[in-house]
Amino acid sequence: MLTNNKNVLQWVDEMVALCKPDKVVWIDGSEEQLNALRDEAVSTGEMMRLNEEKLPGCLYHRTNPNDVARVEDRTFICSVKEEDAGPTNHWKDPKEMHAMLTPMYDGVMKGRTMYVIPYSMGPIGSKMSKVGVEVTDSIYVVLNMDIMTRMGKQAFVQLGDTSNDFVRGLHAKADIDPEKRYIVHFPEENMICSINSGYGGNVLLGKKCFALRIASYQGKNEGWMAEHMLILGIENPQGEVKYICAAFPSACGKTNLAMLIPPEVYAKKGYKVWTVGDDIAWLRQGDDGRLWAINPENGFFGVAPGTNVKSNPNALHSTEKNTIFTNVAINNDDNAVWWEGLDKNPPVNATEWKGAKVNGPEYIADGNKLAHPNSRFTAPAKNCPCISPEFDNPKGVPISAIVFGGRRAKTAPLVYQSFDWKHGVFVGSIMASETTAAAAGAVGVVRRDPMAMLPFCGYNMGDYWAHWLEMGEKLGDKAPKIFNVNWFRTDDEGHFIWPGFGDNMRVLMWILNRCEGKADAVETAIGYEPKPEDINIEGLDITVDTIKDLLSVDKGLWKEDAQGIEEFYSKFGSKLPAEMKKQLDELKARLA
Ligand code: GTP
Ligand code: SPV
Ligand code: MN
Repeated sequence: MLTNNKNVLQWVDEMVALCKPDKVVWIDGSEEQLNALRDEAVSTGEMMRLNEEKLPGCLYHRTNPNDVARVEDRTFICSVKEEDAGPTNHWKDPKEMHAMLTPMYDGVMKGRTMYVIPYSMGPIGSKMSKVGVEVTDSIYVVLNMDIMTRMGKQAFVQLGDTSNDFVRGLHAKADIDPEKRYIVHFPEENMICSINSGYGGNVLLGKKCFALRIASYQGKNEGWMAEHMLILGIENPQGEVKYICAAFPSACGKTNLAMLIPPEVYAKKGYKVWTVGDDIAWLRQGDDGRLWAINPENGFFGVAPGTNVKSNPNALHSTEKNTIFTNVAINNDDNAVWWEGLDKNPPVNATEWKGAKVNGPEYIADGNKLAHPNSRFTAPAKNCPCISPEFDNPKGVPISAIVFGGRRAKTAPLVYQSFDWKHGVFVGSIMASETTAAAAGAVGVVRRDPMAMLPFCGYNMGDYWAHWLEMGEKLGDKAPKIFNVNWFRTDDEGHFIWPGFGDNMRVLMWILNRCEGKADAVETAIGYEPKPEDINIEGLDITVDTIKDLLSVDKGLWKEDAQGIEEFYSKFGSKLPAEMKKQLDELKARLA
């Protein structure tokens, strides 16, 4: 036993009695224990070792082909009152849900081992960190949690011997029947139940389930925020670092922006970019009145396809050792990994993500993908060449700007700034984006995804907007400025107009200059826009006219959008803050 905490011991006893495993193993986090688990997973075929020279310490895993992404249809928020889950979440009465789940878990681990994983979300010793305990029958989960969280004995030190403030997570991989797959949250019970899945976001319960869904609910009650945001620092030539948080929906560029390499025009002057986080931010008002952020995670669970030496070298370097690859392709000649967009040489002697041996180039020519579009790497944050020196700082980092963004082919311009915090909350609430492979279902369909939190808000989204407004009241003139970006505007042939990736720094520089009162802006119907010549295009083969295009606002499209927002808002009834309605009316008036 790793702890004397009676609340933990009692709960684990209950879970053992329910799941009836043959054996219970407490995860202390030691290398010795983890190595034994790696060996065991390799011996059973659950995982595979990769080329020890090219990819030391790396492992490979393939999930069931019906189990490759988050399942929003099967994800529930079981608050006591339905209205507390709100119109954007699936809800079921907690009593009924327990009554349905309990028989499913009864004896589910017979003949298997239960692993008890204590973990901390956030640096050990930080007042902003929180502890979870996940019980699971999957070694893959243990090894991923080791990378993604501060796992093992240290987490029980963080919790203490008497506290009951830990999130209970019960995961059973079970038999992977997609009809019986459930990802269920009981916010009032501090509890998460996951069954019949082995895919990351459904089973690494510290991540989306705790650090966003449960934590957003806790944040509302305790006066802080849990957001689907990257955190990055930009260091100027004088050595001062300013921090930005950005919320983009899944597979819309957070990892890429968080690790960006400054283009030559900034690099030569001495600008640097530091990564604090690539997916989740916990934000709290500090003693100085400003908004401070920590990254509760300890690693990156990143999208593999599209990652290459040009698009994101820092992510690629992060995956060169001690990384777990899931659902990418294998090059059988060197036992290394490959995915679409890594390079132009798909392996001839390949194993595709479902496990079939194929001729890579021919397989692709037939219209197939070697790696699943949502294949991922799980890489330790400390592998990242640009990991921030503040990564482990228990205080976090002070935030100057909050940036929202999504994939919009036409409507949203390259960048605009909200008029103030309240208008910024409105700008976040009207976010829309094309769906991606990160969740099961159709790809490329535009949907509303407020603050990139549609699948992750653990309570009523109307109350969530009210909480954002309250945070703004508390922060007053110390609040970060709020912006919106869109890297994904396309031309009539469907090509991206903006070069994106590292060049996104050019937009971030305007944003920071605005925060420091150093850049001008033009007032438009939707917010403040840069003067086209204020976006630095030195070294790019585009003209100021292209920037003008990228900044253009089509009032016809925006009027249609306003209609869509009105419909979306109408779902919230009396939970919609009056301020949101007022903001919408004002937008409509400005567009008229
Ligand atoms: P999650 O981990 O799912 O929350 O996603 P993420 O937001 O971290 O997504 P990520 O950075 O991995 O982006 C995934 C996709 O966006 C890849 O296909 C990238 O190639 C693409 N992408 C990222 N940045 C840009 C950009 O600036 N321009 C364009 N055109 N594509 C981009
Ligand atoms: C996302 O889908 O937004 C992710 C990956 O970051 S997962 O952890 O699977 O949710
Ligand atoms: Mn994410």
